[in-house]
Amino acid sequence: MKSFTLLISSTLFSLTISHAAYAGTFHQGWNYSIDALGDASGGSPYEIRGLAIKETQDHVYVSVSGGSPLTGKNYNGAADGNVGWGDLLFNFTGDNINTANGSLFGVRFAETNDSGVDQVGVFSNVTAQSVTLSNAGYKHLEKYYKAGYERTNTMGDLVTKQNAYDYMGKTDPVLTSIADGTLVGSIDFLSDQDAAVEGLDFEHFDAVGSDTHTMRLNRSLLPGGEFIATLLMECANDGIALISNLSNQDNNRNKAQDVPEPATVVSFAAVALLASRKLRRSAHQ
Ligand SMILES: [Ca+2]
Ligand SMILES: [Ca+2]
Ligand SMILES: [Ca+2]
Repeated sequence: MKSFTLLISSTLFSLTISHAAYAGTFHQGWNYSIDALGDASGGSPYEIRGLAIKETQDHVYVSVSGGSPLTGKNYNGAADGNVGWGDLLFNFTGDNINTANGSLFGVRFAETNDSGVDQVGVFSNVTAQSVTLSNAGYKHLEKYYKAGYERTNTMGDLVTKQNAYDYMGKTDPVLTSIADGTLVGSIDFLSDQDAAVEGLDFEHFDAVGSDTHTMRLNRSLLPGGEFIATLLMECANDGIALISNLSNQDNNRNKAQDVPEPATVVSFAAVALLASRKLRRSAHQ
């Protein structure tokens, strides 16, 4: 596996992209991943519409638009009688999520879900787990796609089925939730009105769900650099990935809004591939 990773890294080492590659999904200070509509097995309670992030000097804001309240939906087929949100998993390592497992960052925001940690908040050194089988869900992504949910953007910024397999595995357990980690800080929730004041606008992308959950955490709780964030329902009936970046914290003090940062060498396959897709997408607009 290591030689495979190295091979990919060296192949793409010379690929240089600018952060402007993400411009196609920037809007009012937020970077958006817009998920396919109609790829939620079980329908609207599980339908994820979009995931967005905004960085300021002091905070990171994250918002998800979907069909589920924070408390999920009661469902007899689940071990705990409820299917709801998994945990938000951030991967800054450049490896796929299964390789990176154990070195992830995580945000548990749904306090009644099946997370392995007790508290809501931000966690480092996260090992993720799958809770799909105890939530009447899909054992792995191949089963989900074979059930008829392959679309463009089925996993948000992991645009194609192959992109999703490359990052999350085809027949690996779908990592939905934190198993364990180190609590490093808390989150605050924003009302929809306060989120709008911060510039959040899923409507711009026609991606407003019945429920939007917007949270804020201290900037210092996450590292800087390129990352892939994933968020799935506990059953993996729908899921989304967001590819973005956070500024390196040394530079954070000098961060000026709307000024493109220097070109960055992206060394991991998924980001490079998908950023090029975003570039093409933005070029078409
Ligand atoms: Ca969806
Ligand atoms: Ca559950
Ligand atoms: Ca999806």
